[in-house]
Amino acid sequence: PLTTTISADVDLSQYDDEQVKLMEEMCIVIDRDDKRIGANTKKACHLMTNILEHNLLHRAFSVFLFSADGSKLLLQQRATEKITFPDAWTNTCCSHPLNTADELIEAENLGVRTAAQRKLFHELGIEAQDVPVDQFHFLTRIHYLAPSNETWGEHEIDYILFMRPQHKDYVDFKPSPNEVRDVKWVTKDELKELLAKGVTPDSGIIVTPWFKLICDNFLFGWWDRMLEEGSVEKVATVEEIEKIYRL
Ligand code: DMA
Ligand code: MN
Repeated sequence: PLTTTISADVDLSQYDDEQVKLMEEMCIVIDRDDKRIGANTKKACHLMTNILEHNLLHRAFSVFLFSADGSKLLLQQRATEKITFPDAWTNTCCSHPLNTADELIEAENLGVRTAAQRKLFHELGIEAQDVPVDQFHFLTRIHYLAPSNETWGEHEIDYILFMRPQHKDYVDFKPSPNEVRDVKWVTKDELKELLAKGVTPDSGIIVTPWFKLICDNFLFGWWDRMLEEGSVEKVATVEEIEKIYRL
């Protein structure tokens, strides 16, 4: 079986203790059609050797949380302590549904939405009642591979979720410093400026590869559509909801 041929024999002593502990989480291992074929540690799933030599692929999600009027999107800068993509700017929250009964539920993407609510609290201190599971809107899945450095990287099918809570103009948050270095609400134009800096090496701004892929391929079109329609419900096309985009 897959788990016995894949190793994760890499020394983590140079990294942050809290982040090292999280490397024991069990991610959902999938095939390229997003069918579950097993489970493995977050550590094993993010080692470039396993990704390149065993084509190891896991399930993930990316949340985009908007202000009530839809004019602003909440971004985070990843903490310096993160083992993958430290200090990079990215969408509101990203992580993995875990290999647990709750988070494996595939009907209506409930497992992924449950994981998204869990991590919005863990990373940003956003209360579950402010981000109800039934208010996440699934848009599409992207399959991508991106190294962080020589050792670590991502190879995921990433579920993209929008949320635009209506009960407050801006959801309250209290970032966890071990996860998040900084946050900001950005307009479309402010995001375009940030992305432009992200491709200029001496700007000091780093943007995560998945966030850049989503921005370049989908985000601005979806954002316009959300504002035109006045809701997050009709943002994605049927094709987008059904397809896995290979980026
Ligand atoms: C992983 O995010 C998910 C994507 C879409 C890249 P992450 O590295 O922030 O995961 P975690 O917060 O669990 O460390
Ligand atoms: Mn991942």
